[in-house]
Amino acid sequence: LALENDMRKALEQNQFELYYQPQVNMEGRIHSAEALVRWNHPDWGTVSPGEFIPLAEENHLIHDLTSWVIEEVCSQLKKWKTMEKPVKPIAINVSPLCLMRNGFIEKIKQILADYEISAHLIQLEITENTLLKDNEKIQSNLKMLKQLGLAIAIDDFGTGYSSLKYIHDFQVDILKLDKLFLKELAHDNEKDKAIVSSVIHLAKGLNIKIIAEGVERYEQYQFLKQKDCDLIQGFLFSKPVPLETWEEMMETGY
Ligand code: G
Ligand code: G
Ligand code: MN
Ligand code: NA
Repeated sequence: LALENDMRKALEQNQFELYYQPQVNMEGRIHSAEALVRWNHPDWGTVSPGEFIPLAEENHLIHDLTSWVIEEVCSQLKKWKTMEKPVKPIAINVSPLCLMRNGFIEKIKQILADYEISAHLIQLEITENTLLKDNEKIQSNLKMLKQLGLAIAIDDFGTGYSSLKYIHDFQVDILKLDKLFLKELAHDNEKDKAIVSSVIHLAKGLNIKIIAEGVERYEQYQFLKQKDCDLIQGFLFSKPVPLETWEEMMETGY
């Protein structure tokens, strides 16, 4: 309960911070990054989103927090544009509660307009279960977001219950293969290899970009490259890093 009360103050007092984890192509060049929120609590130090996102969803602070994340990302994109730096797309995690809410689309439109940011620079990450929710608001909001030009990525793909047909019908842009499947690749697990390669193959056939998450070892990277995966995200290339480090990475671009 203490954490819950603190969270309200945290937004006002600027205690949230975005870290960025690069998404790189198979040549090791940076393509984009996922923004991951961190909470620098004055007494308890860093609190992980795994702890406070579920709380924020319960107490409805998730809406203000998500707006803050989107605005922070757009404000940085605007800064990089103004400085004539190479600008890379940024992925933002979105809770299904936000997609259900009236006014969410208008909020995004307003932020994009305020900072003069092209919608193509934003990828929204939703989980498979968000897509499966039988909720008209979610479905129509997702359609509108796509019409605006934002990319939709399915996060943690393979841990939920969606079928590729569903994903195709929704014209999802990106699949993020869950790190669970990568775990055993390094140990030559034949079943996991078969799953990973067929998901990559099917995604390609449907013209959906595929990002492998949780790539930690060179052997995993080699396998994914051989299977023609599009992008990788994981500790092998980089952990999530603070803003300044991400800016240096974009500068060198490798
Ligand atoms: O960065 P880390 O591995 O600790 O993230 C843990 C979880 O928190 C991940 O599942 C991630 O999707 C989620 N998360 C991180 N940042 C955000 C955010 O800004 N919004 C939402 N809804 N979830 C986030
Ligand atoms: O659920 P979501 O994909 O949004 O969460 C991303 C989380 O995965 C981040 O918290 C990040 O710290 C974590 N992560 C990113 N790369 C790796 C990796 O290579 N190995 C492991 N174990 N976790 C990772
Ligand atoms: Mn994610
Ligand atoms: Na994920």
